[in-house]
Amino acid sequence: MTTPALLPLSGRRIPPLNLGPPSFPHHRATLRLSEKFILLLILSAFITLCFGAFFFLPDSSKHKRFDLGLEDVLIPHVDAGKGAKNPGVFLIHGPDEHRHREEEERLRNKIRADHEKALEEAKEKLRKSREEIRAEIQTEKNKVVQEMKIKENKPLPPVPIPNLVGISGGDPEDNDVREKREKIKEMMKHAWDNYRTYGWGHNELRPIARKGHSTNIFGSSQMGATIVDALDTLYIMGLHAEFLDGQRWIEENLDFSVNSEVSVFEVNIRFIGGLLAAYYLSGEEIFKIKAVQLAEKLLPAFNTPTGIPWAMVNLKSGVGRNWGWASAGSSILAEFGTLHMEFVHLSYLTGDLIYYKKVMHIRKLLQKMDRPNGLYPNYLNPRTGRWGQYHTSVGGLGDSFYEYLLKAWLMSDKTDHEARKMYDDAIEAIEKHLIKKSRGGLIFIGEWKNGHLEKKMGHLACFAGGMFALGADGSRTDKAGHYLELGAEIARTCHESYDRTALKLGPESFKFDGAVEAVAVRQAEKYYILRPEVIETYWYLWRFTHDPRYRQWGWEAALAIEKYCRVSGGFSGVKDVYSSTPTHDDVQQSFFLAETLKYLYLLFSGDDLLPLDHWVFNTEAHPLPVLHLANTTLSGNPAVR
Ligand code: DMJ
Repeated sequence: MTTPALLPLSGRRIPPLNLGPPSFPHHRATLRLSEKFILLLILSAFITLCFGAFFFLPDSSKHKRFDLGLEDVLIPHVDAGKGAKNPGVFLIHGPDEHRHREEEERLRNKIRADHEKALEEAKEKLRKSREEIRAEIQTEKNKVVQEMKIKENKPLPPVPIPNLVGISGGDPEDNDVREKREKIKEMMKHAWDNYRTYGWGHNELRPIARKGHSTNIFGSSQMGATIVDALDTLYIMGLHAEFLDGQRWIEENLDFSVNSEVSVFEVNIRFIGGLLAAYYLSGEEIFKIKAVQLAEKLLPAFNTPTGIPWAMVNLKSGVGRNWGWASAGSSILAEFGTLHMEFVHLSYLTGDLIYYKKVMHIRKLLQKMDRPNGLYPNYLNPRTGRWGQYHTSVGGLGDSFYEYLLKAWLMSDKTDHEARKMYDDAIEAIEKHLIKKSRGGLIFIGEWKNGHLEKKMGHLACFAGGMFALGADGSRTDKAGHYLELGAEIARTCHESYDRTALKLGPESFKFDGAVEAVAVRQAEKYYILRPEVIETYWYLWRFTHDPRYRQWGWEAALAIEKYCRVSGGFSGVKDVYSSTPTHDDVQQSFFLAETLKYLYLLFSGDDLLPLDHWVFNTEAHPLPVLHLANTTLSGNPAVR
């Protein structure tokens, strides 16, 4: 393309430039013209150079930005006439100068803010111990490694899938039982369909307000907790279209790269447990991949001076912390002690021992610690490695720690003897110090607090009936019958706590004080939030004894839930089980679909559905297969049989 600069004013085209020697006379005129042109070019290049030099000379105002001490001298205020700090400095008024001043101001503010931030950070660093700083550096390093791993997006290594026995079936022969099972399935569909319509993608459902619901355990983002928690229940009930719908949501929407602070324990039992169970049942890789992605995000929680994880972790930054209410910054036994099953499966499926090492480190640390009366306190400080308040319970704060000791042994095909020994020792101490008989003959599990026994049992502690029954086989000499009996006694007590209410649903917590037996006293303890523990215990007792009373008690509970908790938009908890006109709390908990309805369904199914010698249920009722590791353990050591 010809540029206008090459066109002379006359419009005649300039002949091409020829710098070679003149060979023909007619070239002379051309040469003269070229010389002129070269001169012109040199001249214009020179002018350009001068201009360039002028513009690229260092701007003295730029230096002023970094010379805070001199700024007041070199940069006068706008209105020099009215009290400028240095009126002697020459001022140029106009839009450029105004823009400059704004820019200066912005930079000054930024520098000031940066200084303050750096100062704060330095102060914060000084406050922290060496271990904490080391833990922070480790978090950063892990983050980089994780990000690299995620970017690589490598397929996970294939491992032999454990023997998956009884993932469907269990059809009851008896008509009445079959009808009951169908009814439970219908309740599941009602809960799911309403969540699908009004709460899809949210963590939980408000069945009366007909909208999504969440709590701080799930952080600030919509992670579809109900979908993940419900998947395996849908699967075993044969609700395959619903299962696929959930799977699609997970494939397309479940994302863990969110700036959200979640509970490590809850996310582990509901999400990792739920995803792993869905993977084993359906064989769909996506569930395994998501479980591993999430587990990687939880790992920074372990970067504490002791390796005891924080209760909460921010999925994006990896920063962890503990609940403000937990004794002197402690982590909680039932939280850091309820990771083992899922983490062992993660190591098994990925071939990466990191998960296994994290939970084994916790176990080793606990083994070394002194235990008052052989009991594990509920609080442990992750900075100092010392116990917090001496409060021991088999209900909230302690419960699933004991459950996971037993289940670690079961899940290892009964090769993890260390776990079994810890479980046996723990329940012996519990039986000695916490389990009592009421005046009316009810066996209950109290709580050890501040040097004395509180005669109070939580709904959560009712799961222990099932645990004692499950652990009976394999217990110390001649004690199998005793533990099965103990499990049955706990089931009876918990049934009484249901039976002594107006709604035939159990309160959150009940007392054994004088004339009061298995009844809640304080208003704040009278609610029922669709919890599973009592029905869970009925189911285990049913599997081990086939005593029809457990099906009968389970059915009573199912009818009460149907009558008092069902609303047109789903199922809701109730605020007072002693009032015959229930007030709803308007929350459909995700564990209602994961646990309560699953245990009810299993209670009315044959034992061939998820048989207990092949499957171990995590604390959120997600079934994980027993790992028959033949003659090796996960750590590669020979198993001691
Ligand atoms: C569930 O999330 C789990 O069972 C947990 O271990 C404690 N309790 C709730 C339901 O009550």
